[in-house]
Amino acid sequence: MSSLADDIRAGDRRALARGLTLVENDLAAGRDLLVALGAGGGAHRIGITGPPGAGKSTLVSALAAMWRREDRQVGVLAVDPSSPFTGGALLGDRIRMLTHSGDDGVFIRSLASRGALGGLAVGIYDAADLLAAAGFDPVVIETVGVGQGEVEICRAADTTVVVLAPGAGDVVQGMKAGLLEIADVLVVNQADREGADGLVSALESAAELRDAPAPPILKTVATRSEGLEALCAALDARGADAGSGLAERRLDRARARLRATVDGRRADRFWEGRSDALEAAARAVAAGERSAEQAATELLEGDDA
Ligand SMILES: Nc1nc2c(ncn2[C@@H]2O[C@H](COP(=O)(O)OP(=O)(O)O)[C@@H](O)[C@H]2O)c(=O)[nH]1
Ligand SMILES: [Mg+2]
Repeated sequence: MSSLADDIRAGDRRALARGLTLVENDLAAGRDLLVALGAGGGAHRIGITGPPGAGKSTLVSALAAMWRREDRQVGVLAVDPSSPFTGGALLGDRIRMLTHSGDDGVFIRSLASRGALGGLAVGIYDAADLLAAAGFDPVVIETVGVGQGEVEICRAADTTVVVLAPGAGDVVQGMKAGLLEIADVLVVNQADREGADGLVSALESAAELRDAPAPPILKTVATRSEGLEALCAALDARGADAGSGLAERRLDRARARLRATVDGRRADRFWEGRSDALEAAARAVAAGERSAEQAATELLEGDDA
């Protein structure tokens, strides 16, 4: 396994893809790999979320082009939990890959949903760790932001960018999903379209209601790379953590991450060799012979972990 880690460190993209598959499937080999690779330093993990069609993928592509000019290695994880088909690349990802194809400095991966959101979130943490350890900075996580689950996923990031586009209901929808609460940077993309200024004002009023300080609100036209300098500058400022709250966020993330990892490993150990016991207990519960609490207590008896 150390040779895979060596290959990844040396910049072997096929080794990296293989490593991500191991990590994504939560295999023991994936865990060993993450241990062998060690920490990724201070790679800036940037979550980009917002409703479908807002222009997230286009924006990520344009941002990647800018970061490449600074010779930064850009890692992108695209997650669409609502789609059961994310195993393959989404159309937007294919377009992006064409844009950056032949450039080893941009690595894009679509992550499949593991179904359970908890599992998905842990998978993203691991995949982001792997990209960071492989020398990518920033690591961008693109998710479709429509519900609480995606808000959860954004916690895997140091910085959350919420992308909205002009259109009725965007602001209301955004607030409903808690998207405004989690935004470190708000982007009104498709600023070439009618209603952009109205959306900016609406967001400004809405942002005043937050407990946290109002995030910067930036207008972009991703298709023409307009407004990208200001967005990059806002992200760099956040990444430099000049009182931006990044350190606090990282500590929160580390705590949650450690709990989830330890819980997961313990659970794996617990269920090992207990599938017959689980089956018998489940049958008893389903038949109404035992309550779930009774059966769980019996299963846990003698487990000292
Ligand atoms: N007019 C305009 N269209 C845009 C802009 N950014 C993206 N689009 C278009 O909006 C559509 C959705 O973009 P995409 O990046 O796939 O959105 P995503 O679902 O949020 O990832 C595509 O047809 C883009 O070409 C923009 O700034 N202005
Ligand atoms: Mg997209």
